[in-house]
Amino acid sequence: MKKWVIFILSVLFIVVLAFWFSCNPFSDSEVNNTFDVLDGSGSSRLTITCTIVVNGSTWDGGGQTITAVGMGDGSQDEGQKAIFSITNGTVRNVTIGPPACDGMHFMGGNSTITNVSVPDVGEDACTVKKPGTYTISNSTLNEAADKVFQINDLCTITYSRNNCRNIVKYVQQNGGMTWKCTVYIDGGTLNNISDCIGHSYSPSSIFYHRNISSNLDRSKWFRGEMQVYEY
Ligand code: ADA
Ligand code: CA
Ligand code: CA
Repeated sequence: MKKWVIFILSVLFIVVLAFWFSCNPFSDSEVNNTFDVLDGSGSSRLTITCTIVVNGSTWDGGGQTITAVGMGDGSQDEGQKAIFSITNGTVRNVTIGPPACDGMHFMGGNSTITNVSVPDVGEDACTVKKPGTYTISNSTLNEAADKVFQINDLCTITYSRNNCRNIVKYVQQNGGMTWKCTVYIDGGTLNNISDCIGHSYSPSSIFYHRNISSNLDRSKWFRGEMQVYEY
């Protein structure tokens, strides 16, 4: 009798552990586990069901396309999951296919995104969530129903040689905030923008730009209270 009780308890314990370490649905912060499945199409697609957490390392997609399942629908609904959560790390060489959910989150340190393609931006493509020094370069981010890049915390951030088309805004600092962010926009082709390239309510923020190519009238490139300089 006692043996049976121990056996059942052991099985239960193993099942709970396996569940916990695959995808913990009770975690209310950024999801800290990944559960990645190659879907068998020549290893060129990667189906994920949790945020990929990059911390102190480089995540190189090798040209694969990510498909997120159960993480959001790529609409303007808040509360969708990030595809990547990046702390002191690099994400490169990957396509984020639709639904692109809440894109990529910068979570601190010195972090970089390069050569990432998002053909159909979700709620937004990349958000500064915590203070840090960040770079996004040589990436393509199209079809954004609102902004492409969102800044929600202190940072120095460089957007370098990124291309976008059919977007509302390229980058905005969170609404109503007056803390400082320093933004560099260096190059890139930004076409069919319905609002502006940069927007901020903060007089202490500085937006530097150079070599931008855009079919938006230059008088509409920057809107708001921030300082704007060509460099
Ligand atoms: C909107 C919203 C912000 C923030 C942002 C984001 O701009 O008003 O509070 O949530 O989206 O990070 O997606
Ligand atoms: Ca939002
Ligand atoms: Ca968002």
